[in-house]
Amino acid sequence: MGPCYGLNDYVEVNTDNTNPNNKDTDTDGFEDNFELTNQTSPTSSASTPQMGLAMEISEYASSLSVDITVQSPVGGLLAIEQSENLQDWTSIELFEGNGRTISRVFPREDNASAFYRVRLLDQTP
Ligand SMILES: [Ca+2]
Ligand SMILES: [Ca+2]
Repeated sequence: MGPCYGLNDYVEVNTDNTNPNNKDTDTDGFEDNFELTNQTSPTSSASTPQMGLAMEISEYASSLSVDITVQSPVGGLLAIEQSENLQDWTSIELFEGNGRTISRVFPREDNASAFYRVRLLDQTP
């Protein structure tokens, strides 16, 4: 018996053809359990849960804002993070994936450049 990562070994070997000793059989960064929940293939790295991100800058009454839209996977904990230098990142919002699109508007008080990213912090389905 190898280490247990949450999927039953018998099911892994006989049904899903995943590797019970590796929680990410196809090494695409998404754990087997998380892929099955999202109905993607845990044995194909070409098949990954949706994690779409779109950003748009809008201006209203000379105030800038960043509109961020995330196509979230099913389950998992995600963070929208902001940086001014691509090195130090600050989490500005945490949310749980629910398979839906979420939209958020973050006002930009100044004209300094800023970078945004969405990160999957936890893959618990
Ligand atoms: Ca995977
Ligand atoms: Ca996969």
